[in-house]
Amino acid sequence: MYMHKIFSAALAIYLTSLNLIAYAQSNQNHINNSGISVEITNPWVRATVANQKNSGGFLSIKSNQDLALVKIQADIAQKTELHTMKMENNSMYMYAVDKLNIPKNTTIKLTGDYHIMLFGLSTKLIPQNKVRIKLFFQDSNKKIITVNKDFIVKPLSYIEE
Ligand SMILES: [Cu+2]
Repeated sequence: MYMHKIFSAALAIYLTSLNLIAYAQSNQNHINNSGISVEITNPWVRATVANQKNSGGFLSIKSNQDLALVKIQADIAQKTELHTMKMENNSMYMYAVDKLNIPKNTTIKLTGDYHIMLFGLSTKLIPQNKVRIKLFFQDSNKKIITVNKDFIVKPLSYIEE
């Protein structure tokens, strides 16, 4: 399993954003022809400084069906992963996971512990800009549902409340 240590400043921000309630901003439902609704709340990515090639993405997800988030894609990143974190030997590590279950009618927050990781950014992320990220969900029949979402770039100091 590949793991990497995260910077302490970033860690502090991640930790303070854990378990906080996301505000219902830019709510948008995606309904496909099988009646599946996917609600994405407060999608955002953290701004970058010059020459910084990686960043994190955050959102909350709710659906009226049992789904699993199985893949994430962004044109501005060479590689996009779903990450989680764990504590080991007094250090916080984060690592990629294949999927995240989204049980129906349950809000699942990717606001710290789970998050999106963008690697190899082709552009600097400037606050208020938008970044298009494509989310791939699998339903109980193994059918793939894709949701395109604009993530708003938030300042480096932003903490989700
Ligand atoms: Cu990460």
